[in-house]
Amino acid sequence: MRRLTTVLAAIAVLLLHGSGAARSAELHAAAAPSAGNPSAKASVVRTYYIAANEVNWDYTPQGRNIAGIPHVETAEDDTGKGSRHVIYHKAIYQEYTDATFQKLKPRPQQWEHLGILGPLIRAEVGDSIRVVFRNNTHLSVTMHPHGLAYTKDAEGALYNDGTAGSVKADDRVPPGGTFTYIWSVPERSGPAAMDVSSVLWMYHSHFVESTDMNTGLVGPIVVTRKGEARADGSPKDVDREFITDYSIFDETDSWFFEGNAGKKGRELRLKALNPLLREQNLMYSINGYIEGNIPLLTMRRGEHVRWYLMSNSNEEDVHMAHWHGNSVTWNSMRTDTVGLLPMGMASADMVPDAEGIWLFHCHVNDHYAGGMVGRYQVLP
Ligand SMILES: [Cu+2]
Repeated sequence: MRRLTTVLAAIAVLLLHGSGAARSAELHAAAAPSAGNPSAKASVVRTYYIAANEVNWDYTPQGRNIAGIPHVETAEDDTGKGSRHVIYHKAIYQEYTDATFQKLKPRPQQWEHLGILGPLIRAEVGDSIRVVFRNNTHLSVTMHPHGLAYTKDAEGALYNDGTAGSVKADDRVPPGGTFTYIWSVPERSGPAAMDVSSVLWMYHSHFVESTDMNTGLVGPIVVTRKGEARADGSPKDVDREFITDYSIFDETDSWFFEGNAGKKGRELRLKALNPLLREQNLMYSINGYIEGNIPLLTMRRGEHVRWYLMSNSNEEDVHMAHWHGNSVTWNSMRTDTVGLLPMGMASADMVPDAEGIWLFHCHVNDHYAGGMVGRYQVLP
């Protein structure tokens, strides 16, 4: 009887998780609740199939200066004949439906704004995360998570750590290679007592770290407090979530810079002698979108909205995210700006009461002028 109860509980858990339509991960009941406590949640392994792919990334899919900011640094010339698009060859993380890596998993509409970021990896404290990783690029890359618990065979970072042999297989996944990363989510990976119900972490490639990130290999992780998550891992007390990476991509530090420079022809090669070359190739983006190209972040008045904020690793990645129109709470304090240092992570909660389309931008002058601007909309 106990065995039957256990099997039924496991099936119930699978059905429950299967009903989470927005869930992008495959879920498994790794252990059944004890017969003595049928309401106890089974531990869950959340499986993701993620590849590093080379793409031509368009920082401006809708065109230039979509936010309509005066004096933004728009096209390369001001005649109106300049390029409508800013495109660089890059490498990004993308999610697939299964281990054959034949079919890209469609990104849910809720997460279209993630842009250049890899797929959202979610967990509730107590879960495990299994990432089957395929490297489809011509580079050596890895996946290195922040905040989660991992052993030396799943850290995804190459350095002299006293290990050898197969324990280092995660440290450098060669072109065409596959590696399965197993990470766990103990209490110390989730919200602390003073945190809100979920916390942001990130993952990124950590072979040549700075170059890997400037090439585009970065993505988000969200961990929800135990007992406070829906089946899909999202926090129960939140109506809507957004993840924004205040990300400068230094295209001169990308693995593909020479190729990108070559494509732009003689003009850019001549600029190689120009001390301003790097500045001209710093992309002041939010999620890889500049000049208001991030999809309009839409919510309803009165909803409990959670904003997860992060930043990239360049020395210029010192940001001040600012919302027009509404305020947020962050670290239990009221504000309308949240500061980020390089690789910083923050969660801010908003209950919008002001309807309309509002600017959401970096308040550092250089970054604002460079196009680190988006907009959000509050509907009735
Ligand atoms: Cu900034």
